Amino acid sequence: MSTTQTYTVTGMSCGHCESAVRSEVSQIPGVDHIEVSASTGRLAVTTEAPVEDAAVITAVDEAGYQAVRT
Ligand SMILES: [Cu+2]
Repeated sequence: MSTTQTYTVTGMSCGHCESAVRSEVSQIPGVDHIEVSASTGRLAVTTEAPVEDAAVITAVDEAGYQAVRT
């Protein structure tokens, strides 16, 4: 059974931003699916088992943005 965790990401403005976030978050082990929108700032990460929020927040930070769990 998969789990979806959602976050609000600030600082994204276009498709390149979305790609940067997707690229970093996809490197977290166990991530199955990512939805990310620059227009809404919403990031949804679907995983086989829950992952640490810190792992997602760190990945988004590495992409150059800030995420808060929602
Ligand atoms: Cu951008």
